[in-house]
Amino acid sequence: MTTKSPVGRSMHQRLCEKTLSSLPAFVAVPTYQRDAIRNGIVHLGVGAFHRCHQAAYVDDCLNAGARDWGIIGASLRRSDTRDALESQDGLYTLAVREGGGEALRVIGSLTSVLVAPENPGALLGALSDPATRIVTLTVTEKAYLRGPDGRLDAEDPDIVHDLAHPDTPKTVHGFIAAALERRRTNGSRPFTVLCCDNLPANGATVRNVMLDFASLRSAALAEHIARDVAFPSSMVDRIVPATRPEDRRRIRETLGVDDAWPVMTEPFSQWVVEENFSTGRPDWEQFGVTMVNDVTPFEEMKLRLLNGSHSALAYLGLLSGHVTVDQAFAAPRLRRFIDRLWAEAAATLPADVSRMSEDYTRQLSQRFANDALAHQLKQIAMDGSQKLPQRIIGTAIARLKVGLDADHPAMVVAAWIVACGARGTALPLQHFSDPLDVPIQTLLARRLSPEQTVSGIFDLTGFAHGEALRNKLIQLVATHVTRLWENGVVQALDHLQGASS
Ligand code: CS2
Repeated sequence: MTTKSPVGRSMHQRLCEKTLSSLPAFVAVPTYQRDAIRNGIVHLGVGAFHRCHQAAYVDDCLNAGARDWGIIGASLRRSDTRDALESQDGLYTLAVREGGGEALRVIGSLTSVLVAPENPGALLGALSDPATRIVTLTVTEKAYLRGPDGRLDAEDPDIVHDLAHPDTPKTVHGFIAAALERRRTNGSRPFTVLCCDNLPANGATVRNVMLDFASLRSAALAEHIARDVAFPSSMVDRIVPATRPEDRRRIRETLGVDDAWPVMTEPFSQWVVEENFSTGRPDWEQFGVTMVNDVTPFEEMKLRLLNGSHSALAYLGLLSGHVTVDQAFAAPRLRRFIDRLWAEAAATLPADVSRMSEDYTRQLSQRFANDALAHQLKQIAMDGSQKLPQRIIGTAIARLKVGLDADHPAMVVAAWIVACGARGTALPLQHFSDPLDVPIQTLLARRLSPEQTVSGIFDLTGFAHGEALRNKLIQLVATHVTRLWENGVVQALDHLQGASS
């Protein structure tokens, strides 16, 4: 599929419906007729994670004959996904990478991509369409706009905007509320809202912020949401590193056509979903999704063991000069730290999952060692203030409550604080960012004592909000901040490992 451009450079055609039949036989392609698919899902936050995870499960259902569950994707901020996929008819390559090999598959379940800021009306139209039965979300932790107490931050400028302009919203809250209001007025049933972000009790968390938002609009809407809208929880798991230019090049060479945005992932994939859908759902369980009555144990295990150690590797790894997860995980000092963090976190899990944790961490060790992913630590380091509560703070508080030590989780919080302060000096400024960057950097610039710094950070972030042991945790984190500041990461880890061996 290569043609010569007028200047003699070879130009590849694009991956699209027309070029599908030219792909090498080892590349799996949709077996269904895409124009016969009806859309039943609107997905908010159509990033690489969604394209490697949910869209692949739905693609499996469509390949098996389902017809009603095409996905309309929506981006709430940028147009880059739409720009890449529009001239590809929504098709893209999913590359499953491990060792030297890579399995390629073209996903067809994404039928279109909308860009909310360009045309909020189009997204509202899709959400209000009675054919839309499920609205799924991967918008990242910060997009739920929760204040330090975990409830809606009603003073956020975008929330203030959406309350004043219900027909041209910017936030997920504004879109979902306006669409539910329209559906209620039109007599169509509300959709189910399925959160797929790494938040604790994510269904209840989203329901709460939606109720907070709706009650600022109208009591009737809030009542409708409380009574009639299902918010199942779900635990999602698949490691998805950002696509690199060399990935695009390699995929182009293999396919013989150009894919503007292929996505990279690992063989492992897991999705555990609460059985609570008021308007039907695809037969996901036929394709490896676990449907359960209570997601909590799975979610706590994943957040505390996988995501907690990811964040540990990110901050301690960056401070130690590592770039990727596999590199940091192979460093003996960090590996020992992660093994101990896992043991400390596993002890806080409910008994039935705690028993599974050894197998789980054994599998995690293999996943983290997958060097074909080149998973960048700086990618995981993003948005620490939003991630640490469910990944690390929960573990620390659970341990302190039963009189156990919490040095390893406390060290992760300390490493995050120190890494935030190192941006612009020891670490490149653009390595990672945080929605609380401005107040955090202002606080760090005051060069207060470790205790004052940590206490100020806890106030800003709401870490351990309302917990009786908050001050104890602040002291512990401050001890580790002091060691990191005074002696550096190697000695601070050696001290910790000497103390706990
Ligand atoms: C990671 C997650 O970037 C991060 O914060 O910890 O995206 C992680 O890779 C996924 O949750 C794995 O399922």
